[in-house]
Amino acid sequence: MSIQWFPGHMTAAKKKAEEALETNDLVIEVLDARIPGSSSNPMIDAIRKERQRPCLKILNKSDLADPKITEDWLSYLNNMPQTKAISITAKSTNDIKKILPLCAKLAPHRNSSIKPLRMLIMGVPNVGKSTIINAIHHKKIAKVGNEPAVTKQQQRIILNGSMILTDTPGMMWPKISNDIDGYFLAACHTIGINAYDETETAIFLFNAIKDNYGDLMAKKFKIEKPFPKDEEFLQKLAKKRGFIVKGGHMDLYKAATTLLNDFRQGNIGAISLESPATREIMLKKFAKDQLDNSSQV
Ligand SMILES: Nc1nc2c(ncn2[C@@H]2O[C@H](COP(=O)(O)OP(=O)(O)OP(=O)(O)O)[C@@H](O)[C@H]2O)c(=O)[nH]1
Ligand SMILES: [Mg+2]
Repeated sequence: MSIQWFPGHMTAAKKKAEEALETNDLVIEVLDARIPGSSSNPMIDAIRKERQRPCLKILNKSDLADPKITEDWLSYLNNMPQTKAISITAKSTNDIKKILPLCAKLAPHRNSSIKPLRMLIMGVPNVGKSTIINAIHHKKIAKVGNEPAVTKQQQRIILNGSMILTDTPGMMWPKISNDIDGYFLAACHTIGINAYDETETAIFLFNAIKDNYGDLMAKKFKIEKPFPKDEEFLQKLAKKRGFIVKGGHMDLYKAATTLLNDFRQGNIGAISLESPATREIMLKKFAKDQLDNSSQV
C-alpha cells in the first residue's frame, strides 16, 4: 500500500512559502537525521531553486540517528551547490549556536538593520522546526508538539536588528511516488496517523532495521536472533509482553505501536534507515521498476 498525506492546509502553506521566498534570503531546511533523503521534500527544493536561494540543511534529531551514517550524509550534502549541511540535536545549546553563523556565511551580503538576513525555516512535519526556532530565540514562541502538523501558519520572529527567522508549517508533497519513502516517513512520525496502517508500517520498519541493528533489537525486546519473519516478529513481541486481546489472540496492533514508539523515541538505540549509498541503490531500483512498468503498458 502506498502512503499519501497532503491535507488541505499544506496547499495553502505551499503557496505562502512560495510568496515568502520572494522576500527571504535563504532556506533552512530541517531534515530528520534518520532519513535525510526521504525527509527531503522535493517541492521545497523546487521552490528554493526557482528563487535561487541558498540552503542550510539541518539534520535534526541526530541523537536518534546512527552517527557514522550521519557523517556520510554530511559529506554527501556538503558537496551540493549553494548548500551547507550540519547535524544537530535541537536540545543541545552548543549545536543550536552553530546555526546562525552558518546562515550568515551563506548570505554574507545581508548583515545589517537595513539589509537584515531573512531566513525561512522549512521541512516535512514533526522534524523539529519550531523547537529549533525556540532554542535560537531562547523563548517558547512557536508551538511545539510530538505529532505532525502542529504549526499551521507562518510565524515571523525578529531575532535582532539584523536577523529575521520565519517558522512555517511542516509540508509534505502531493504524491509520494516511492513507497519506501512513505513508510520511512510514517515510521519517523512525520505523517498523520490516519494516513497509514501502523501494523504494516511496523513490519516495514522491522525489515528495514533487523539486519543492521539486530543486536540492539534483540537486547531491547529480549527476542533472540534469528528473528521470526514479518508479522511473526510482532506475534512474538506481543507474546513476550503479554499483549493479548479477547479470545486469547495476540494483540498485533499493540506490538506494532510498541515497536514504532520505541524506534521513534530512540529506545532501541541510535538507528538510521538510509545512507547515501543505500538511497542511491533504492532510487536506481525504483527508476528501473518504473521503466519496466511503463514498457509493459
Ligand atoms: N529526540 C529529539 N527530539 C526532538 C528534537 N528536536 C525536536 N524534537 C521533538 O520533535 C517533536 C516535534 O517538534 P516540533 O518542533 O513541533 O516539530 P515541527 O517541525 O515544528 O513540526 P510541525 O510544526 O508539525 O511541522 C517534539 O516532540 C520535539 O520535542 C531532537 O533533536 N531530538
Ligand atoms: Mg512547527
